Amino acid sequence: MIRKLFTVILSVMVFAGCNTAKQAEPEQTLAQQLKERLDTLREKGYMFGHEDDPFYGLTWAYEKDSSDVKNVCGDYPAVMGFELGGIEMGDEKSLDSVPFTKITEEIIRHYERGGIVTISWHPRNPATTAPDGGRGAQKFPEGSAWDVSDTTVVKSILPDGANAELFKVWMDRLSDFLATLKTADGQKIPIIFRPWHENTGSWFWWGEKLCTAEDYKALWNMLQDKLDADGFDNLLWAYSPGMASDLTTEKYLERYPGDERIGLVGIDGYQWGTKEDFERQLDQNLAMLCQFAKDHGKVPALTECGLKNLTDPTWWTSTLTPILDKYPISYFLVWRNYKEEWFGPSPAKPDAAYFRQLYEKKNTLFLNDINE
Ligand code: BMA
Repeated sequence: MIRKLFTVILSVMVFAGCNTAKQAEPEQTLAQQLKERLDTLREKGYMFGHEDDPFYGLTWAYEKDSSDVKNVCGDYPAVMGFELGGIEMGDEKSLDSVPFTKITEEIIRHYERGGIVTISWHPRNPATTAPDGGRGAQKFPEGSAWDVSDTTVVKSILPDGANAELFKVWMDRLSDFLATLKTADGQKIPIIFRPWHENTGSWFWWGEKLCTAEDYKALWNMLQDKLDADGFDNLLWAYSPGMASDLTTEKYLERYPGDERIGLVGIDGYQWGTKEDFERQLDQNLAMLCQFAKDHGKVPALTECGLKNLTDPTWWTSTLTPILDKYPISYFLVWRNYKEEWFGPSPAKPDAAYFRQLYEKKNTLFLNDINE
């Protein structure tokens, strides 16, 4: 009897134990936590993002705590974009002349002030770059990410290709840099990582006419598998083709690496032509993107956009926000404020007043809004 009772108690305990194990949620990775944060914030509105925001603006460079965006509206962008082109060469500065030590520093600072970080990478062309990195030795676009003179580059860096060993070294250097992105107590920083972007155009060596869909996916997987193996569970992988009039769901899927690999789906869309063309395409593409994101359980975002040099100062509120207001995107990010080419606001330019109107809107989120 006692033995029987003991067995019953034991089986109840085992059953309860199994049950607890079943109910316990598996621990979320930092990337999954970031995805959840983005989804929660999406309920409030869409975030504003700016590339290279803390490094330089139209009238200043490398002044601590400065930002053209903050100087216009009083708050930092919620999202800051950082670019790693040049890290593969072992260079000290990026292709945009930003010291990599400063990139590490500002990524950590933005994370610690509660902001969201995204990283892009325009690696040089592994088949045509000069061994010294081309600084001075090659004339743009030779040897750069924009060098599309050779259609065998992607194939050449895949396993057994002529440049496979070189590209392994490049991936190692990228990995070493990513390993610097942690807080003082060693916690990895969650990052939206967006390589091999605008791949449905043909202006980068990984572009549509430069490689087959199969080779593109092999390229994606090779990098992702390498960084996974190196332990980067803090990267939310983002896929972002360019905006186009023919960007249907089928087209979007053609080179899509797969639901198991991607957390955020984006589009890069600039206004290069008329306002009307831009509005039409952006509207169509965002409708497609947001439906795709919903069906696949992903976060949608306008991963790059802008009107070069804000030639229409009203653009922020006359063209952009009326369209963005219609869609549940996570953020839009405008490219850097470089003296010859700028996409963000800056205090002395006529678009500043319109940018402040964008800032005042309830559904546009800046740093303070995402930390309330
Ligand atoms: C481009 C331009 C270039 C820059 C590159 C990478 O769109 O802004 O000047 O080098 O992005 O940031």
